[in-house]
Amino acid sequence: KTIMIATGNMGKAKEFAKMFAKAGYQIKTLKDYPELPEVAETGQTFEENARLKAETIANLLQCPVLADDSGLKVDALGGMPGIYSARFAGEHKSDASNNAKLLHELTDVPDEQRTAQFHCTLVFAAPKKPSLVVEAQWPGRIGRIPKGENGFGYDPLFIVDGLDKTAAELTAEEKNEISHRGLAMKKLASQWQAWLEG
Ligand code: ITT
Ligand code: NA
Repeated sequence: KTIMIATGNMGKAKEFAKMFAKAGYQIKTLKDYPELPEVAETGQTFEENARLKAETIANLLQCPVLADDSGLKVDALGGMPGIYSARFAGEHKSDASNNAKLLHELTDVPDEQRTAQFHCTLVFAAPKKPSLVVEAQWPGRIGRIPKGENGFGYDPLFIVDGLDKTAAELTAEEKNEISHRGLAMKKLASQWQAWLEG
């Protein structure tokens, strides 16, 4: 059994692979279909962008497709980088560049004002079906130095609420239990099989 995920982000793909393996599914991603066109993320919200990715690829492949649009909302930055999280430091820049920019923007922001949330919207699309949409958030705050080797993106700077650890100091299993993506997947898990068959 295979699920197609419209992502080119291998950090996300690794997390989905682990979560779907528990349900007995393998995943495929955009890396398995190099001939597919790139879907421009022209939406103004996480949901619009997740819909664009899932619905475009579902129509092209004529099969069910899951997409994730996610990002980090920093309160002291008015919710930025938000939907621009992947390209905060510019198109095709590294996670390290995005993290450096985030630290720079928060240089003068005191600890108690460094609150933030990761957001994840998942859209499951299939030809001739209304899409299934779920979302979840994960609260934390932005540290002053990157810590931890696991995960991807902003994980080394994201200090998890209630734990004295960054998301990058959690194992993949621990992160999936509590993260924005893990929580959104739990919401999806209770709905998607009925949706697919319906
Ligand atoms: P796809 O659109 O191909 O899935 P992307 O990386 O461009 O990949 P998004 O537009 O959804 O995906 O941007 C999400 C960005 O938000 C991601 O690149 C990270 O910088 C950040 N992000 C999302 N979830 C994260 C997580 O669990 N840990 C760390 N950073 C995360
Ligand atoms: Na996006």
